[in-house]
Amino acid sequence: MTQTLKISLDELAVFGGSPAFAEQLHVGRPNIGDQEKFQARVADILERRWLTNGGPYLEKFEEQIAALAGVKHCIAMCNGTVALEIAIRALGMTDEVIVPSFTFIATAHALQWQEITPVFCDVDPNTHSLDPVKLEQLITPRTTGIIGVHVWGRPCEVEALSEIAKRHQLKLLFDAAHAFCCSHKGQMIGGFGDAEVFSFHATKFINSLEGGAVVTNDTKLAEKIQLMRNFGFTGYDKTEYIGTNGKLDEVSAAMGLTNLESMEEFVDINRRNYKQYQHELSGVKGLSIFEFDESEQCNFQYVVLDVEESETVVNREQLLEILHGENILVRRYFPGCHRMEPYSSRFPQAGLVLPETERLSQRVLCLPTGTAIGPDAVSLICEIIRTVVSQGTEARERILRREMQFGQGARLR
Ligand code: T4K
Repeated sequence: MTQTLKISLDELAVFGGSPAFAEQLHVGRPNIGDQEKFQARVADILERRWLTNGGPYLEKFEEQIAALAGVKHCIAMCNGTVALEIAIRALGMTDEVIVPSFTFIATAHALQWQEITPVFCDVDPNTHSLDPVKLEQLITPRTTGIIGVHVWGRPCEVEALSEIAKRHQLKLLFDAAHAFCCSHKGQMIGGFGDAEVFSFHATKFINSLEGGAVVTNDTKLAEKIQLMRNFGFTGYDKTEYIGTNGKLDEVSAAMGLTNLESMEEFVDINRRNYKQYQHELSGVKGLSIFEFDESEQCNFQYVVLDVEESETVVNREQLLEILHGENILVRRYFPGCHRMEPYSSRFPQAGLVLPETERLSQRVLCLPTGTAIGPDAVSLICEIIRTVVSQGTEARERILRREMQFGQGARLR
């Protein structure tokens, strides 16, 4: 990997220099545990010819997830989106369900996929998750549930949401795709609400290649979800409910188990990167890193940079363009579901009642982290960011000139 120290704007790739990194740096590069152990497990799976529809690896994976989340039941699934869809259906949510717009599109799609209208609620600017006061104003006789999202692994206001759900007799589901192995007031994420959903996608801090899970303490609900995951089958040729195929296969479960064995190392590396970004960008005017409560358990899998344009002069989009030029593929998580189809056509005015979501979606950037990113890479990324912000006025003018010259096509991504 080439690592040139950036000292002047002229050296930036967007202004004619060569990229700081010869290879692309991603936000979601997978963490991979002991490859030999994984391969041995795959060999064992092949040898025994039991590939999916239950199996010892799935069973063990589910046991470990339930234990780590401190819940009675874990039903592992082929991905987090299907886990959300099944949980929503099993909970009997219909008509309208309140969700944040500031989340990955899967949270909204899991509802709309089954003709349930996602009603977008604004978020708190500090926590980036559902604002309970605004949420309560959106409840109508058609509301059947709430989905809170523990964005970035920082828990929602679970007490306030639970109290509102109880008072209005609404189902409460948490999208905990980011929050595996995080805690709230000492209790692990997993046991809040009626159920919670994890994602073990390749880009998540613990991955099972693709994968997800519903966790709950409600035994009846768990039984229903288990059946729904497997077409609703209660026995040969006999179904109880409408079901789908949400099963997690044995190789994926083996990958999940293998990665769980390295979990502490993954968290340590994420924490180290997070701290380093925080330290190396501290004091840079207009920039801050989203903070976690370090007295709680946290996976630190997202490093979220906030760009206050009035101070940095160069804005979030311009910074993204410059970093992409350097092969640092920072991501604009999240653009706001209400700005994406089919929701933007259906609710064209939604932005008017989502001011914090609109604001956040234009100012945050996720930075590369995880086991593929070492201290030297973080240093160089921070060096480039500091260089750009310290010459914000000039950087902005040059980017604008470049856009005038080449059009919007000048944008790299
Ligand atoms: N709820 C929330 C709040 C979520 O954030 C998510 C998923 C879900 C629900 C649904 O869970 P799943 O159904 O996915 O289990 C990514 C992930 O695909 C998605 O899982 C994740 N959240 C979301 C925040 O990020 P994209 O479209 O940005 O992913 P993608 O494919 O561009 O990957 C990101 C980067 O990672 C790439 O630029 C390259 C790198 N990468 C990716 C893969 C898959 C690798 O280096 N290797 C790989 O194998 O959505």
